[in-house]
Order: sequence, then structure tokens, then C-alpha cells
Amino acid sequence: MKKAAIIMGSDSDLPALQGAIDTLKALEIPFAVRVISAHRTPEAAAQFARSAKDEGYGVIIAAAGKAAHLAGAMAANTILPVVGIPMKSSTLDGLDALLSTVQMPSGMPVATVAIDGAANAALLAAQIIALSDEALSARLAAYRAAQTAKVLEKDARISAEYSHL
Ligand code: RP5
Repeated sequence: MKKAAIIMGSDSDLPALQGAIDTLKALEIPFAVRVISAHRTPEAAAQFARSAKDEGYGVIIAAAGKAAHLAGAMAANTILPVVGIPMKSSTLDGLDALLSTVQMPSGMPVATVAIDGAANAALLAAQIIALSDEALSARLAAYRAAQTAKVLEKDARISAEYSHL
């Protein structure tokens, strides 16, 4: 199976990425977790992106805050799909990182999820890998079915407790 990579711009991003780690684990996808900064370690960022496809990765998740350049820097150096997570690590509550990550120039796409949207980034990465992995595709379908069942259960419980008909 293709691997996923979770790259973060700083170790201060790690707590907000737990949802991605948990989700990839739950879906049994092998993944690496790395701290690589587009600004502080630009050579390492370029080197990782350039070698990722040959290293067996199928998708790169790049999380960064503030003037977030990491997802774009990854995309610039690979044809693997890149999922960007704008991190809420600044006084601007992540709006700066959202705009930096989502506003890629034409020809160089980054699939940007919500601010701190770590779990969705992992699910999107899983869906990309599942295009060529039927077993993972089945696990994703089961994940969706379990999510649906949970919401239906909550609806039944809250409806029974609060409705006044
Ligand atoms: C970004 O700057 C990182 O991704 C992080 O979200 C933010 C702050 O980094 P630290 O100053 O906490 O290392 O590059």
C-alpha cells in the first residue's frame, strides 16, 4: 500500500494534528510524521518532496501556520497530491495560513482543508490512496457507515429526550 506523509512546519503544530494521526491509524494506512519547515529548513522540504514518490508515498499532508508556505513548497517539488492544513497558530486565528495555503497559483494545486482540519486531511489522503486499494476503499465505506449509524443514534436519543409533540 502507498504510504502517507504528515509534514508539519513546527513541533508546535503537533497537538492539532492528532486527529490525522488517529484517522490514518484507524484506517490502517502506513504513514510518516515529520517536522520540516519551508522557511527554516527549505532544503529538507524540497528534498523530501522530490524523493517522496520514489520512497513509496502516495500523498503528502502538509500542515503549517502563519505565512504558511509548506504545502505549496511540497507541491512545487512533486506530482504527488498535496493536502494542505492551515494551522490556527497565530494571532489571526489561522486566517493567514488559510489564505496562504488555499490561494495557490494556477498550475500548482494544493487541496486545502479547513483551519485545523486534521481529520479531514487524513480522510482525503485515505480516499486518494484508496483509488488504487480496494481493501482501503472498503474500510473507508465502513468508516462512513459507522459515522452514519452514530448520527442516527444521537438523533433518536435527542429526539426522544427533547421533542415535545
Ligand atoms: C509555522 O509557524 C508553523 O507551521 C507553525 O504553525 C507556526 C509557528 O511556529 P513556531 O514559532 O511555534 O515554531 O511555520
